[in-house]
Amino acid sequence: MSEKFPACKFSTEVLEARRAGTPIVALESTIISHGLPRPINLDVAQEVEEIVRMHGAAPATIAVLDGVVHIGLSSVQLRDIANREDIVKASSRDLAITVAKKNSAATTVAATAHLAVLSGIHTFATGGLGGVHRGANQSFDESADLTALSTLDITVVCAGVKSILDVGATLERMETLAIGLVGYRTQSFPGFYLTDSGFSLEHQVNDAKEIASILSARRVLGTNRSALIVANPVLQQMDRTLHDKVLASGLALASEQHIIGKEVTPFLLEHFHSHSDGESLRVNIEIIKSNAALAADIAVASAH
Ligand code: PSU
Ligand code: MN
Repeated sequence: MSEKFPACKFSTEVLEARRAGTPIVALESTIISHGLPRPINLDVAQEVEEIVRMHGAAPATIAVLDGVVHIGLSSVQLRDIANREDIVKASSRDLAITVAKKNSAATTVAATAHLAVLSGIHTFATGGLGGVHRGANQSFDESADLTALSTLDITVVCAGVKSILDVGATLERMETLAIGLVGYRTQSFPGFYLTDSGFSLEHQVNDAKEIASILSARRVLGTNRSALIVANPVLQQMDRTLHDKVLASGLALASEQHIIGKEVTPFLLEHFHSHSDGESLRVNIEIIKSNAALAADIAVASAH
């Protein structure tokens, strides 16, 4: 993506990293605006960027502000994403409309990955991917994250998919869509708040160098047209009984209140945060930090 394109701006830090050949890690913004409560969302966003720097890479938090796509945010822009009331959640399909209307939006995994690849960034850290929702055989609710990742050459570090989803169906869809999947130091697919979703993985990797060698093999074999997911489990998971209880009440409430479309995921995440006495928030924050560190290590390892 050209810097000349008026709808796109790179942060000074990203431009500098490009000049110096420093690896860059893309970071998602929906997690800041819609995934975490204020005011802690801003602290977390800043800390996550700092972790990426400490691991030798440059952070590029991606978002749209007043019709301009930003690859990397200044501290003022990061604050805007965390606090402004007019920030909506944008998936890939919303990007052009948001830009043309000069609106502002935080980008989902799908939209962030799209913009990252467009600007030459191929490593991305997030919390949990979107996937197939429970009851999708009726509602058809499947996140655009999956279809986007089936067409993008990007490595996404995440803690699996949220346990609010139909994990088994999501894994099947990932297989259909040829999205690569490895577990980081685990044989179990993580369930976001939980270290183990109950589904096992075929492939385990144990360090960033091993992931870098998979990435070069993907390029040689031409299987880099879809994403590679690195599933990194949280170390200290949420209490499982509490998790199951809050999940059940959240799903019941969502159905009772007819929550649909893009509201479903933020609704359930918020329900977790307000009904788990800080537990889901603690785990969510730990997840993003640890994924940012691993993504930076991967970006550094694959730069060599
Ligand atoms: N994971 C989190 N917090 C979030 C999300 C994921 O820990 O806020 C967001 C991501 O932006 C992801 C989106 O792309 O939820 C998926 O939404 P949907 O299910 O509507 O596609
Ligand atoms: Mn959906």
